[in-house]
Amino acid sequence: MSNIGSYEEKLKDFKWEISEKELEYTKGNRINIGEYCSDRICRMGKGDKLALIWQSHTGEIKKYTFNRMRVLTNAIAEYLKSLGINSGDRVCLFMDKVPELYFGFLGILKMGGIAQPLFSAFGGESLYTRLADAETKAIITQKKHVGKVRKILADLPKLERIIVVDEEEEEKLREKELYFSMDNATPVEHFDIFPSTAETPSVLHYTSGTTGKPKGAQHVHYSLISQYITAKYVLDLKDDDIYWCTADPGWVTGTSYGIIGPWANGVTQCVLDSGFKADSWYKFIEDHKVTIWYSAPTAIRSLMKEGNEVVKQFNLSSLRHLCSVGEPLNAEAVIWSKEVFGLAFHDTFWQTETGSMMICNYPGMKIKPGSMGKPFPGITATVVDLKTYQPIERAGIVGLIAIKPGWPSMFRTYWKNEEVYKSKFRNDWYICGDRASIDEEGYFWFVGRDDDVINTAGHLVGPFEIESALLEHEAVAESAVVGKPDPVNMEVVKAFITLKPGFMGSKELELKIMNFIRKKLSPLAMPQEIEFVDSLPKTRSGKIMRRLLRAKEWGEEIGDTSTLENDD
Ligand code: 6R9
Repeated sequence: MSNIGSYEEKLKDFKWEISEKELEYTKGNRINIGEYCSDRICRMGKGDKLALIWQSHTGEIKKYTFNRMRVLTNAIAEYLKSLGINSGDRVCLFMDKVPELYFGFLGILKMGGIAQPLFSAFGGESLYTRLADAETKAIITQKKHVGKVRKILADLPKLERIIVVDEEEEEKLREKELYFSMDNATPVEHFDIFPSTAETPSVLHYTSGTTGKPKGAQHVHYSLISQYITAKYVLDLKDDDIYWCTADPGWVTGTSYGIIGPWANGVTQCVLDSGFKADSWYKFIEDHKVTIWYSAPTAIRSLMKEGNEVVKQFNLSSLRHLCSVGEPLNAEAVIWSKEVFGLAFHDTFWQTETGSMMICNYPGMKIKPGSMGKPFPGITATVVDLKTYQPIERAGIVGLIAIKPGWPSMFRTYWKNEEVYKSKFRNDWYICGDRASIDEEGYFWFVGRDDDVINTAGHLVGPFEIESALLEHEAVAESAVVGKPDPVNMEVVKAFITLKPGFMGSKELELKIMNFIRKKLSPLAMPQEIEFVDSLPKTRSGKIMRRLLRAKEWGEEIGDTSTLENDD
C-alpha cells in the first residue's frame, strides 16, 4: 500500500493540517527545518539510522547517521555564529555535492541564517550577480572553487567571510578566508537552535527570467509542511527506503527533495558526487540498493541513448518507485522505463517559486505517458486564458498554468523585488509562466513556457543574462539568445550575433565566444551554436524579436510578423 493510498480519496479530505499534525507543529509555535531534519528524527529514536550515504567520483564512501548529522550541523551552526553571522544573514553554499553542502544547509538554518545555495559550475559573473543582489555575508566553498570568489571579492563589500571546507594549509588562505573541516570539527551535543517560526526566511534560490537579473525566490521555514507531505505521498518515502535524488542542491529540487523532504521523513539518502555516466549510475543503484529514485528527463533520455544492454549488466531489483522533474517527460521515456526497469517514471511539475510539487503522477494512479498528472491534494490548479486570465472550462484548450495561492511552501517574495513578485499574480491566481491544457479526466499536458527562458537539461537559463555577457566580448555588437531543439537536453542555447566593425565571423571566433560565456556564466549558459548575422530582427521600437528567431529554430509557423513587430 502506498502512503497516499487512493489519490481520489485523499482529494476529498486532504488538509495541510494533516502534515502539521504528523510533524507535531501547532500554529504560532517554533518550526525550524534544520531541527526537523536531524534533532527530531533522533528524538524519534532513529539517531543510529543512516541519514547520508555519500560517494565521491573516485568511489570514496562516507556514511553519516542522523545523530552524527545532528551534532555536525550543530557544530556548523555554532561556528557560523562564532564568526558574527546573525539570523537573517545570507550564507551562500558554493560547493560540489559534498557532505558539507548538505550539512552546511541545515547548519545555516539551525542558526537562523538564510541559506543561498548556488550551482558550483557557475562562473564568476553568475556568482557575482547573485551574491551582490543578496548582499551575502558569508560563503562556504571548496578550494577548487575559491578562485572564482577571489576574483570578484573586491566588488562585494558585504561579503565578510569565505569558509573553505577542504583547505588544510592555512597559510594558503587569503584575506577573509577561513578553514573549517566538518569531519574533524568537535561534535556539538547541544546547540540553541534559532527559534524560527512559520514566516522566518529560510532559503533563497535564484532563478532566471526573460528580462533583468536572476531573481531570488525567498522561502520560509513553514515550507516544510508542503515538502514533508509531498515527499511522503508523491515519492512514497517509507522508513526502510534508500532514496536517491540526482539533483544538485544548487537548484530547488536538490534542496526541497534532496535535503528537506526526505530527511524530515527520516529516510536514508544516497548522494553521488559525480557527473552523468550510465554504467556508474546503474552501479550506484545496485551497490546501495536504491529503492526510490528522483531524476530528470535529460538524465533518463541519456540513459535511453546508452541502450538496454547496459541495464541488464546490473541488478536493479531494489528499485520500487521512480519520479522525474524539471522538464517535459516525453511519453517514450515513460514507456522505455517501464520496459527496462519494470517501473514507469512518474512525472512531477513544480518550480523554484512553488517550493514543492504541484502537479504530479501518484503511486497507484493511472499514468498517461506524456502527461504531468493531476494537482496535489490541497493544491488548486487550473489553466487560465492567455489574455483574460479567466479559468478555461473546456478540456483540451491551451492556457497558462495557474495555482491558487496559499500553499505552505509558496515563495514569499523575490528578494528586494516585490514589484516582479506582484506581477506573477492575476485575478487571485499565481501564474507559473507555463502553458498547458487539461483533458476530460483532469490530467495536465505541458505545452511549453510562456516566456523566453531556456530550459536546458532541466535547468533554466535566462537569455538576457547571456546576451548581457556576450556584449562584454570585444567582437560582439548585438546578440539574441534563444533555445534550439536538442534530442537529449530538450533545448540548448543558440546565439545570433552581429559583429563590431573589423571582426569577421569564423569557427575560431565562435569557439572563443563560447568559451568566454562558459567561464563567465556556466557550461549550461554556453551557446552550443553561434550564428553570425548581418542584422537582427527588431520591433518598430528597436527591441530584438527573439520569438521570431526561436520559431525558425523549431521550424514553427511564424505567421504574421507585423504583430510581432509591434510587440513591445
Ligand atoms: C523544480 C524545477 C521550473 C520550470 C517550470 C517548467 C519546467 C518543471 C516540469 C517542467 C514540464 C515538468 N518544468 N517540471 N516542464 N514538465 N514535469 O524544475 O524548478 O528550476 O524553477 O524550473 O521548469 O517550465 O516552470 P525550476
